[in-house]
Amino acid sequence: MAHIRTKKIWEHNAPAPTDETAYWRRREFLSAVGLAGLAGTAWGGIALAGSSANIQAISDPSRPPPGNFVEFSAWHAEAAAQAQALDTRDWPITIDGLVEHPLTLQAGDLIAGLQQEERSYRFRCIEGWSATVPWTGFPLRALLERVKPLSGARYVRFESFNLPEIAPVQASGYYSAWPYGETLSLREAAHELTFLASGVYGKPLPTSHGAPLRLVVPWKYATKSVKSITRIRVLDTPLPGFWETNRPSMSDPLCNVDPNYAHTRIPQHQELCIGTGEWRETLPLNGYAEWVNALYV
Ligand SMILES: Nc1nc2c(c(=O)[nH]1)N[C@H]1C(S)=C(S)[C@@H](COP(=O)(O)O)O[C@H]1N2
Ligand SMILES: [Mo]
Repeated sequence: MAHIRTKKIWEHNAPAPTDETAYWRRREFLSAVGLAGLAGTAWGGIALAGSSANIQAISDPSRPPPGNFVEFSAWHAEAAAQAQALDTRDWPITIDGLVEHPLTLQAGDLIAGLQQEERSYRFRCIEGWSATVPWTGFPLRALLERVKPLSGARYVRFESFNLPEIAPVQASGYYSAWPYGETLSLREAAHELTFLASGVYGKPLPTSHGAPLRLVVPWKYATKSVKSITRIRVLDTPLPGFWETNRPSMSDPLCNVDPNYAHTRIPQHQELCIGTGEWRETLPLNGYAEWVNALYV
């Protein structure tokens, strides 16, 4: 069947955005799933049930789940509260490396200089939850066009902040290789879907979600979507990602969403939808295969 070419590629098969209240209360929602266990319970009138393996993996209280905002805490709820300490008013962002026009600008000025768009994307964490998130921001490609990668450029590296004075886990030495950084190939970075977000649900990003500017790569596990970026480096060789260094068994370095990926603890074939409580089959490349497959052939 022919596709409707007038649609933007991210509008195809896009599920409705996650209920906003449920999105902001994700941690409560996920702990309700933990309480649900096998018997099932309700959260805001939603009955929760799912495969026991997934529920146990998501909610196992003896293991701090990786992710979300590990600079602040390995525990999600604490991390969100502690991220309030991030002061993003003075937040220079540098784009440098193998580019013709390196630049350093205050985040607000960088964002104001680029055409803003709103895009709803599926967002899938390797821990097994997913949401459809309406982001505001601009395609990374627009920024790359401004700085102009040089001919030797092959990779783009995204780095968060290093502020041990306000981020307890950075001070603790629990993880290594700060700042939190992830690398994309230049082709992945320049793909039409790759996005830099400064807002969500029509509001400025809260610090807990990566203010003032965070990456969003919808076909990859959310680990790649680096929050609170301070530097973007265009490189000729890749640098290992934060989880590649700290939890090499957690996923492969590409971090492409893969229902068949043999994660050591968390089955990847299904995902819990924040808000509806539905367990949905996880799609290869998070439902974006048709548009990004060409990057991997
Ligand atoms: N700097 C930084 N960025 C990060 C993380 C992090 O710990 N630190 N966690 C990642 C993971 S594992 C997830 S699931 C998403 C969560 O983004 P959200 O809280 O806005 O939904 O952020 C990603 N970006
Ligand atoms: Mo995650």
